[in-house]
Amino acid sequence: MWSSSGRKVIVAWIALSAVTTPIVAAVVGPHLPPGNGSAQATEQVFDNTWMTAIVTPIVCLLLVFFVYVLTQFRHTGGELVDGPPLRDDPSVRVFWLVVTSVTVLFLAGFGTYELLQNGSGGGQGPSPIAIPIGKKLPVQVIAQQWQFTYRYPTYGGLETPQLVLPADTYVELHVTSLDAIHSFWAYELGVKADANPGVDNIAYVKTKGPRTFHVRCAELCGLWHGYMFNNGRVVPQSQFAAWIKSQTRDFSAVAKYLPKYSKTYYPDPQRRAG
Ligand SMILES: [Cu+2]
Repeated sequence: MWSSSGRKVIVAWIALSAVTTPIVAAVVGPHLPPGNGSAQATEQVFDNTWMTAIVTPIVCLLLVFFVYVLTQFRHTGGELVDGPPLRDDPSVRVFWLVVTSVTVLFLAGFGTYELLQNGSGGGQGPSPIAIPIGKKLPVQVIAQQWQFTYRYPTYGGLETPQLVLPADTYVELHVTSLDAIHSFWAYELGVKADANPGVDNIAYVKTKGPRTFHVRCAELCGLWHGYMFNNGRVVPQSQFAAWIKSQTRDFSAVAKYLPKYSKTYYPDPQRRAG
């Protein structure tokens, strides 16, 4: 099936891949996004490392082929004759079908397993199929032009412009919007969930130790979209209880003007009635 130069290309490709793939996985892998800020983020780094490792031999094949073409595959005078067409070669056809099918099916299986394993930070709609087992702290994320606010339904429906989460806790985020389409992106936690008006979009995240993280809107939502960001904090559990208390006190004067906690809200009560 392979000519001698074809064999040389294959051997060089396998040798280069065998050396570079483990190096890429070990050296580049740990630095891939989104870091180590939550159980989900760590999983995403693992997935990204796998995918980078899988793509490394493909890059190696392209590089080896480029080198071969640039150094060996030359016209050295005389009449220019084309080689036999590859499309009629059954072994090339089978090789191509097998390699691409195995790659795609493996990635589909791997991705599904990873998604179901511990819930995912992606926001799978109002009734996600992968629900992590155990107690979860519900926190509502409300997007509007152009800020995020957060509600804690198990703490009297407290609403605050800060996102503070207790360490080592499973959090059930309920992401919604009052107006345009936004997206809640808590980068270091590995969460990016659409914030759509009238939709309760659920995402799970298991926090790790205390840290700060960035929150950005990840959906172009109007004039001040670029300014729609927060810094969130993961704090020790005792500090979280104290923070809830201080926020409840600070916002007690305005709390009575808040609508009752609900899965979704409408900015104009008339619209809800209509
Ligand atoms: Cu936005």
